[in-house]
Amino acid sequence: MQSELRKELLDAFTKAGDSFLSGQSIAELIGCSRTAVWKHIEELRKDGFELEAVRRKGYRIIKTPDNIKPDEIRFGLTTKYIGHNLYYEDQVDSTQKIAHRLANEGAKTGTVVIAEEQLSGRGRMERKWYSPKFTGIWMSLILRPNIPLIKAPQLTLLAAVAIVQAMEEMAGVSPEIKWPNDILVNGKKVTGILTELQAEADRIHSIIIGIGINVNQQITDFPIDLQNTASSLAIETGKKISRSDLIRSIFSHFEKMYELYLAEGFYPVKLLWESYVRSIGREITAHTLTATIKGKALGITDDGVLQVEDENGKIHSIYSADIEI
Ligand code: BTX
Repeated sequence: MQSELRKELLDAFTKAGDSFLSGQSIAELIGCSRTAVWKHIEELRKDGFELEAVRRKGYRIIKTPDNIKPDEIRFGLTTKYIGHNLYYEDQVDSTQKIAHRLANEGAKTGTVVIAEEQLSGRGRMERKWYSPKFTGIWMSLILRPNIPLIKAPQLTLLAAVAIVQAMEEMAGVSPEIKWPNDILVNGKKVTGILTELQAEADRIHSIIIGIGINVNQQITDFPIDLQNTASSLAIETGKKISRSDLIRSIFSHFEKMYELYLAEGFYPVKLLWESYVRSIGREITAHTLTATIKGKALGITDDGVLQVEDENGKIHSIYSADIEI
């Protein structure tokens, strides 16, 4: 079905709410025969919509699919460029891998790769990111900002703020950020962010922000070793969340933050980030690649670097680490 036609049909069903739409009124609305209406209804069913059909009354939608196909995401998308180029895959090794390839081939800023399932989803430092089918958002966003290499980690923090805002809006939760890249709901990890670069010594070609969000899993859907630390929005809210609504909301919050960042720098982003962060002001242990540092987390610098004061009063600048609070 052409996407315009489908949009009109779905709009009409949305307006009708619980009432039935007769075959005749659908035919008039989209200008086709009754037989064609039946075909369109069958297509919606194939795409996961559940429709009730009652003789002499017509049709009504009783359940919409939790669909993240490009048509579904673009429907209602208000961004200027984020998410306009969408690559959707059923099953991939990692959306990061595909995004790297597309970035090499010249993909535009705002291009997004999204998949229903990742077989080798990755976290930081070659760790695994568990990405089961149909339940989460596994996506990679390509950006081409004109910023120095050292500022790239700021975009992880920017992404975290945009995701938190979208989660507040779409799931009604109050997430907290754990520096640098975790988003927790009620203390459990619901989201991970992985920022990777394609760059020369002094010039960024592209930044690829990998975002993994547990949306509709139940606790038993997680492997045993993650069940104490991980959670999903559905577990924390007790209701199923529409992944396409959340994705659109992330795109739009991200674009607003990104535009602000390009115009005014990191400072306004930093202020927002600080309002959502959990580890600042607390005693933490930071495990970096080369050392373990214990102390009080003082805050982040204007470049997004964590400052930790140890028991001797020495201040450590930490660029990347795992944090225990
Ligand atoms: P991270 O290194 O901070 O977190 C990885 C750790 O998180 C794992 O070692 C494991 O303990 C835990 N973990 C694994 N899977 C999950 C999960 N689904 N929910 C909660 N905890 C989990 C975080 O790295 C960065 C993750 C980015 C994932 C996105 S998905 C789209 C894109 N493609 C890709 O391959 N990675 C990114």
